[in-house]
Amino acid sequence: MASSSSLTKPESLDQGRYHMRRCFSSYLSQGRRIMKLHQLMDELEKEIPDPKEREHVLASDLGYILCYTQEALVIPPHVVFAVRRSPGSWEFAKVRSDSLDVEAIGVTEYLKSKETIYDEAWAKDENALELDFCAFDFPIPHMTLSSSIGKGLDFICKHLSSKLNRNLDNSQPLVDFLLSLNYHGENLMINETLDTASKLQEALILADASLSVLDKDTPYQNFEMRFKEWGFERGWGDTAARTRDTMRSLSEVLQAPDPMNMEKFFSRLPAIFNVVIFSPHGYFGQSNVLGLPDTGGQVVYILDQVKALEEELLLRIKLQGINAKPQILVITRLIPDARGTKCNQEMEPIIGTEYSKILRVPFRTEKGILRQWVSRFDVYPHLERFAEDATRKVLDQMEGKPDLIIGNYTDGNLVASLMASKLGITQATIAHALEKTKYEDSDVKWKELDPKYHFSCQFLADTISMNAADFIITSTYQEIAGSKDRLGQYESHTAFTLPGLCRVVSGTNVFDPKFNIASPGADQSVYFPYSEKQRRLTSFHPVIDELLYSQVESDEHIGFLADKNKPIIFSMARLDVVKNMTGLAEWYGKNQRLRKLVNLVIVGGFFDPTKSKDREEMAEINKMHSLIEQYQLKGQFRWIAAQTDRNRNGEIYRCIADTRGVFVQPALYEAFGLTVIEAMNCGLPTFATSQGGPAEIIVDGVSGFHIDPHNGDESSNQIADFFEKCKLDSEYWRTISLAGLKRINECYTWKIYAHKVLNMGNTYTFWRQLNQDQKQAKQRYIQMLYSLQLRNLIKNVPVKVEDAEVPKPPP
Ligand code: UDP
Ligand code: LCN
Repeated sequence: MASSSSLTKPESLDQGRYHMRRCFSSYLSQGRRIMKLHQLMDELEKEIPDPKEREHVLASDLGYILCYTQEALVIPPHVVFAVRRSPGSWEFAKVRSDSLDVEAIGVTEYLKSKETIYDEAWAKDENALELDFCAFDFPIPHMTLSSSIGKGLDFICKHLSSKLNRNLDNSQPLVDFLLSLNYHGENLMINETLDTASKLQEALILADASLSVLDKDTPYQNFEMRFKEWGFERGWGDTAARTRDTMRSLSEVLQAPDPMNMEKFFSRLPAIFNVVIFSPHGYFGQSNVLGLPDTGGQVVYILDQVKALEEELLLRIKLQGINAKPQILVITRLIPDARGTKCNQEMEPIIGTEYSKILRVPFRTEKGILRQWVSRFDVYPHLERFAEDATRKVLDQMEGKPDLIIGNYTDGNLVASLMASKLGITQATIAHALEKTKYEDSDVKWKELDPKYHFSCQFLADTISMNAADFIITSTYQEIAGSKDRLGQYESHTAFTLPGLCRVVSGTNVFDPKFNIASPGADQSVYFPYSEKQRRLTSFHPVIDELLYSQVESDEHIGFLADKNKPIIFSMARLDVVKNMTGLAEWYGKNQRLRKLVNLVIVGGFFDPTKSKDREEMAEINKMHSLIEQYQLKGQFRWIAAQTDRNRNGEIYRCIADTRGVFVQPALYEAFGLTVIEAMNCGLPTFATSQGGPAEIIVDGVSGFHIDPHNGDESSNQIADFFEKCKLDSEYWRTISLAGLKRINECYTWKIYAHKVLNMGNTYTFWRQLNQDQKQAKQRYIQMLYSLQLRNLIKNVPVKVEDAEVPKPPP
């Protein structure tokens, strides 16, 4: 209760204001310096117990501020609010707690107020380093609607249509772009004969007439010579019909540009043949790597991505009528101490592809090649040299520059930025998961966390990369801009401060058209529906039967299932705290109704904590063992160690479906969640966390279910209700299974992904050419920051050089 005597209710004071002042007074008396929304609301409830009164207070202007607050700073006599009205839209307000006067403030003042809590002297330093990345973006059009976030490509096509409109001369940049297209130095699409938009337009009319009399399947070679004389080169199509169709879409664009033809035309362009994909950290390999530290979904994603991109490139090249071969190189670290993996091999062809390879480049120090794995949090000192070495090897291997560089995670994105800037190439970034939102207040508490995580390097590197990138590929909307209540991963870089180091007044803008959603898929040759009997990998059944049901414990499994006839709840993940596998075991242990209905099987980690190098994982292993004892789980629960054979894993999901079971993904937070789409591809009804990507993958109650990882009782009851419903309605399980499959095929396949990403590659290559001046100015700013700030921070990250190999003398 508020104690201040000034808050005794004078007759004249409006009832709402009176309550609000009591509330503000209690915010001040709490002693908290930063309050989150739920804390503000808890206090409000305490101060105003009557729901009607509360509703009235919250309907006021100040109440509105409170409802949309992400965080509030308590700086007596003020409370300063960061208000997020909708994803990506922020306002800041300072409220005097006694008079309730509201003053709108800017982002800089807000960040300075926040800094006073952590480092007052620095906050007051007029010359503290302030970073404003978006200051360079004024010539770039931005979206305004939250609903458009992540649809950058659509927006750019619309914008280009209006920009090229009005006058044919406006299309000259497009003509110049077409003139720049080539394969190994040979012109594609057009040559210098057609160097203006009007010449091109006339030639297209001529070509259309000549194509109209040809059989639609006439090969391009049959009319190639005539077309060359008119100024056309290969690339328009493999047949008369395809060539005519591509030419028509360009004619439409030149006549009166519209977004549909613009997008179609860009999707037809032969602009990308050679792609470099960076994923330096972890054990990156094709077998025996999953389950090793830092090696999870990112590896799965990239290997599948490469296959899909190569397939799409080959298809496009064929349809373009070009004799070309695509090349995709995945560049990762060569690790001499490879722990039974192939990570000590320099070159490895990628299985399932013809032209794609893994190229491994070692981390070098002054003492030689670094032999051991290095945690993703500690790789920074190696990246610059790695980028230089990789650039040399790529140029050599590809016999020229790549057309597109894609980075993955902080380290890969930084290396991609260094290489792309050096070679002047289109760059895309993929985060998989940005670390910043995973740890509460990780920015302001950077000094505390830096010795372990080096977040100062990570957050700056991430911000540099997202600004250097021409386009950003994300898996879901929430990754960019979160949801109504939750901050997006990229959005958390909009404005933040690292007190004592730098104040980022604009780090990124989620309304920037560089943001795109292209969700990954799951390899459908591995993860296919349980119901496709003829494709089932029955040879795995005896070993899967042993894994699930044998009554004896082994190195690979502990616990057992006494009743084979019950359906199985299945889950598979690394044993990270955030994956919450122990949470799931506990929910199950506590819920007697659920235990009667079903068994629980989890796959993840291993059983001996002393084998783990990771403190979090060790704690999880110990916790799992103690839960088994505490809830007497043996007989209903099986814990299987991490599994690395994905074909067998696919069959495991299907065998679980055979039991009419479900997959549960209980993570406290999941950036995307590949296991969710793997399970759904196998036709396994899925319950997945409402925190993060899975909430977007699944339409709750239709194609699966959302569960709240912070409310175990509710979640386990939801699962129990499902199984009870299945008992009453024999079709219910199949309905959810089929709806899950439908959802996957409509939105989450690698085919859709590859199509989108290559369209982005083409369009953003033109876009960067169109905005060269802005790009260059920003690039200079980024280079300066990299040299003056990030490099110095990296110097503080220790390098383990003791076991480095002495380099061999050159032959
Ligand atoms: N995985 C696996 N064996 C395990 C645990 C996980 O093969 O014991 C695979 C899983 O099938 C999925 C990937 O590792 O393909 C994990 O990706 P996800 O996006 O679910 O999580 P991440 O590990 O990337 O955080
Ligand atoms: C990293 C994660 O944490 C997962 O949520 C993603 O599914 C995975 O990468 C692939 O992008």
